[in-house]
Amino acid sequence: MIFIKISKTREAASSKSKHGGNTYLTCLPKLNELTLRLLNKNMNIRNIAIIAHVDHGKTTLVDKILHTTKVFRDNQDTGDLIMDSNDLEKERGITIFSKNASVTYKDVKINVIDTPGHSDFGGEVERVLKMADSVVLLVDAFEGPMPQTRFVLQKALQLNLKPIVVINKVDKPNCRPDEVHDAVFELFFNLDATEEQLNFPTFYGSGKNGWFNDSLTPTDNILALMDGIIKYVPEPKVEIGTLQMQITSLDYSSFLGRIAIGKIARGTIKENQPISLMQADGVIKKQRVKELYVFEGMGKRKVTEVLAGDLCAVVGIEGFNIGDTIADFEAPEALPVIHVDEPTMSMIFSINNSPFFGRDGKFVTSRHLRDRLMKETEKNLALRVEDTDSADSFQVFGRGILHLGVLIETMRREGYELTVGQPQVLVKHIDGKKSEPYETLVVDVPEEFASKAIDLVSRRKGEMTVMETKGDMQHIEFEIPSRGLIGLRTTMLTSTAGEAVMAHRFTEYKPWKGPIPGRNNGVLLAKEGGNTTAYSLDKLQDRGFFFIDPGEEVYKGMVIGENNKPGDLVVNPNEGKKLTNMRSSGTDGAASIAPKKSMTLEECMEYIQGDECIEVTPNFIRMRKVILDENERLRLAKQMKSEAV
Ligand SMILES: Nc1nc2c(ncn2[C@@H]2O[C@H](COP(=O)(O)OP(=O)(O)OP(=O)(O)O)[C@@H](O)[C@H]2O)c(=O)[nH]1
Ligand SMILES: [Mg+2]
Repeated sequence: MIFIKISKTREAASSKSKHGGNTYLTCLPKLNELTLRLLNKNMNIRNIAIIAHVDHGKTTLVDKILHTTKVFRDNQDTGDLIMDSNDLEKERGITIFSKNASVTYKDVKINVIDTPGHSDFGGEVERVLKMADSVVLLVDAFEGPMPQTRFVLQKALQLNLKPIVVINKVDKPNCRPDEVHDAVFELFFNLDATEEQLNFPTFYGSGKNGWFNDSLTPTDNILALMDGIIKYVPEPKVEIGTLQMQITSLDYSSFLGRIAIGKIARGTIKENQPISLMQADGVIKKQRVKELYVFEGMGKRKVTEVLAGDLCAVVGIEGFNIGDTIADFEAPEALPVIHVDEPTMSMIFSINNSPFFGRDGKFVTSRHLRDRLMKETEKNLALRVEDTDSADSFQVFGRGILHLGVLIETMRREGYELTVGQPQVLVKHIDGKKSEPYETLVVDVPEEFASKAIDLVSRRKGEMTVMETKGDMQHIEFEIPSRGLIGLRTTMLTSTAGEAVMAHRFTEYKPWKGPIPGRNNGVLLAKEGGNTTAYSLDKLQDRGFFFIDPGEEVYKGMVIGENNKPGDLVVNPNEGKKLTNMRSSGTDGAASIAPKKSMTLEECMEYIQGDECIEVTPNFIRMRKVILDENERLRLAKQMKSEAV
């Protein structure tokens, strides 16, 4: 019952100070040391999360903090670090998983949590905020507050954190830092910020150019902001008592397994310490800590104990979930449960059953697919996987196109082949009414495209709520069913000459809005399998455009292009002189064929309709009809029509 002993120590310590002596503490050297370390050490820690809308510059800022504090050189000396970096993040230039880094500045340890800005990963931000004692809210000096700025700020304010505002990217031409500052103030106000929160400190600068200052005067470093972090971020609030650490995120290592990450709210945690894992359902599991890590630089450093107030990673705990509390072995006390965001979208994942099955991938059976998906649910919290009536298909629930897309992309890189169907939003029945997810959509477009943008969104059942001028752009906000957003991005970019900037964010479930038109145009489908010829493609060019190149192998029922008109068209792309080698492509009209339109996985996910699916293999992404045979497709369509009548 360490809790009682330490509480007594605290009482004694305070009564001691009244009496002026130090005798009690010296009588109990162990507790004395512990208490003092708890009280003093924490003075030197700051836990801060960097939050913002997507692309407003969070990761760039973290980079600058790491450079300023010379983490890279220090790292080379210590060595014992587990670096976490993800290929997909590097490729796409976006943050997918929140990450911890830790630096020392003016003898203060600053734990920095970089968070993802994309709304699909918003639930993750919400959870990791539990580790922070304050946030840096970054806002782009041109764009101003965007939907995800509002979401993350709201979460921070609800946790009673006092944000530091950073107006970033003031190097951008046409930026409007003062207006943006006012808009941020208004946002705080609208989100019911307290007087204290409204009194936020503001810094201006450019992460890219490596400076931040408390005014718009440029400097050549970020030290003003670093000093601001030390000044404005409160020290972690630490209660004295037995161990309490809530698991707020997790890491995964193929060597160490699942690693629990969180802030020690109370007590200390030690290597090999027996603990109680307290789960949301009230179950308490007695386990033992194997290894402990604290964050250092961009990685982790192995330690033997971690004190309250610091963030740590615990290895050796089995079967934990986010929100569980790691508590004292004998007298465990749980922290309030954290809820994880519910999925809003689902997709069917099946084995690859195209004629090209097994040509490209290593893992192709339903067993492989099921095991991989189940394994993913251990670390990907917003993901849910359910079996279906068919042993070859699984229903996978996630937070949006990007969330599911990242999983599929990761799997194909690991050597999996699979087929995925059209993403569907999750319908709920609320008070007996069929309801669907709605989102706030923000579109910034040059004035001349504004009416086109409004028209496009209205056709998909979006309703305009705000329209205002922002620089030379029109800033338009809508409320739209999530269904209406699927496929909107591509159409919006095409109709605005690529000028529109779109962002959206889930708000709430509301009554079903009725039918929403799908893709306007039909597709061009291959009539037979074989290698396409430049000769045929050239002839078919006036029908539409292609997703394939001359010479590429296709199969019957594969989507090879988009029809200029509504309705699907089955065409023969393999006619005439077959291509046997590269040289022949120049001789039969290839030069006059427009280059194919390359589609990313997410573009395909937004493009396909209900009777289509995507074949994903390590090297290819192909769109196809679910039913490859034209006659069978027509027969089924007829049958469904007659059943519907
Ligand atoms: N002009 C300008 N560009 C910047 C600045 N800071 C970051 N950028 C650019 O903005 C883009 C996004 O930066 P990131 O740091 O990846 O943004 P992020 O907020 O981490 O993005 P997510 O993690 O995807 O939400 C990159 O192309 C950066 O180079 C800045 O101060 N000025
Ligand atoms: Mg980032």
